[in-house]
Amino acid sequence: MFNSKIEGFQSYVPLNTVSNEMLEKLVDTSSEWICSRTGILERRITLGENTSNLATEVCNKLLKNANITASEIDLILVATITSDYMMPSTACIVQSNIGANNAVAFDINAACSGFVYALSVADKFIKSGTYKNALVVGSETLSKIVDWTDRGTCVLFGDGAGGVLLSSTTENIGILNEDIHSRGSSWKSLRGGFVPLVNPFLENQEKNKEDCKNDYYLNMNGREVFNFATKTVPSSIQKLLDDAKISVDDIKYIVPHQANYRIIEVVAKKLNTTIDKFYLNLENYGNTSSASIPIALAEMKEKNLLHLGDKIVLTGFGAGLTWGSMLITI
Ligand code: 4VN
Repeated sequence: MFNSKIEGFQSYVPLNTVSNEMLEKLVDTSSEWICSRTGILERRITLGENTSNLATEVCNKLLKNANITASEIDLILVATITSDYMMPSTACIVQSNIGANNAVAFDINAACSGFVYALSVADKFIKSGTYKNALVVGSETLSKIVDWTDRGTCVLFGDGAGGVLLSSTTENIGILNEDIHSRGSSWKSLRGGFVPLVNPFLENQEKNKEDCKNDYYLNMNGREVFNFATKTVPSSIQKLLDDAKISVDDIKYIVPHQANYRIIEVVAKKLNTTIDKFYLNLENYGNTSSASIPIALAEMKEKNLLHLGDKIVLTGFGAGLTWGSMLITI
């Protein structure tokens, strides 16, 4: 039996920074409202790089830092809800860009839980002995599905990418346990990117397109999603703690999906811990969906906050509805 060790942490975000003040000029909102309701001060918005470009930068950084060549990579997983194309997968475009000619590459769509889901899938391939390593990336250009006239949502999201290199080990480290769930019955609570049916045999084609137009844009029932997150996330984390027979005090950091500061405050309270147990950087990036956890991890690595033996909990939650937590050691 093998375990997945996390060898490297990298991120790449577009250079273009958009402040709350800049959004005040676009929609009827205020910097104060955005900051107090969400904790977000600024976000990155792409000026041309698509999801595959961001993911490619992350993978090239991971390869460079690990001193491994692209052709040695066995698996490339890209978690995204904003792929360049419906086909091929973003992962295959990345495979081509980096020259990982021996890898298997595919995308995973689990929205804001995507990175945790992708780690889970990669871990199965490694645990089984099928593959010796994997590039696991979360990459999003949410700006292309955000309705820039909707002040309720456009202030929340940003673009970016982050990822890790997993490698097989026989030591008892790396990905230790996971808890992942889906509740498809609530899929309507958070959705976007709808592609309407079009074919010459359809009646009422124009009406059909019109009815569905609004579903292209990212839209959510904020209250429903907020309630879902504050209920499921604490119990998912608690399950991992119980399984490992440890308490929240034994965890160095909880790295949550960076959705909203207020959600994390409630989660902290329910776990009988304080907000400083959580690594948060949503003030600088907003909500980058599947990219938010790996961007946070890369920043923690950069700041020298990740030390050998530290126990870390990752927790993602979002559209699907999906949620998932993972206990890892560095
Ligand atoms: C998970 C969550 C959210 C989310 C939900 C609600 C919300 C983000 C509602 C109240 C509003 C401020 C914003 Cl929990 C989004 C995703 C998608 O990644 C995943 N913000 N808010 C207010 O009026 O205070």
